[in-house]
Amino acid sequence: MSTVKLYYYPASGAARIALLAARLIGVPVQLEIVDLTKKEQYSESYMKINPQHCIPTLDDDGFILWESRAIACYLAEKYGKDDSIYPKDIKQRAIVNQRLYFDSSNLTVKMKSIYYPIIYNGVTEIKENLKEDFNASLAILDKFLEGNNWVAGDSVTIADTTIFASLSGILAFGWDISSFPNIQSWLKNCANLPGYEENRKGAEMFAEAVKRNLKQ
Ligand SMILES: N[C@@H](CCC(=O)N[C@@H](CS)C(=O)NCC(=O)O)C(=O)O
Repeated sequence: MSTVKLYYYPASGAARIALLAARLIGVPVQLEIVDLTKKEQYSESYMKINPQHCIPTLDDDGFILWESRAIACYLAEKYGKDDSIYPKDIKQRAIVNQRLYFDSSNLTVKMKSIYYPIIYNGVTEIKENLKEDFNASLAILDKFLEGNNWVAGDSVTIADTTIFASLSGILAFGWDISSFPNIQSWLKNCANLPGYEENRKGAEMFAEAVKRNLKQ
């Protein structure tokens, strides 16, 4: 299997979505660090590859792709050894896609509304309504997991690696999930995912940045 290049920064949840998908699929990855704290995403060479200047970006033998969930789908399609990680069955795939869109349009949006103001705007406490909003999304995720080991059913898919990478930062930050028993069980399953340790370190890095600003 050929090696793909992934432009990456460990603290970025989006970057870890692409990495965890690659680890689950088993495709070898050459990581190219783009240090967001040094604004390396604006360098001339990176802007040539990705004028949207975000990470992650995949370079598969000259084929350039960004948007983490699109990268996860592409890697699974091209390098997946069997159908289970991103099912070919239309309905099963639709459920995986639904979870991926839920992550990008709901979970991630609500998490960002919590941590962006802390990291970038000097906000030092989390408003109650934002907590409630995010917990309402976690309650939906908990429902998806009712009677299921994984977010899209009985088998692990790229929806699991995606949602796990997305949530890891805020979980490392200490978000209370005691009222979501299905999420707690799923997280135990996720501890066996390939790339778990790399993801954990990146999530810790993110959580430290949030904590630092909260203390100010
Ligand atoms: N929807 C995109 C989000 C990518 C994104 O916003 N990445 C952030 C880091 S988490 C970034 O690169 N920010 C720097 C920038 O946009 O200049 C994805 O999932 O790939």
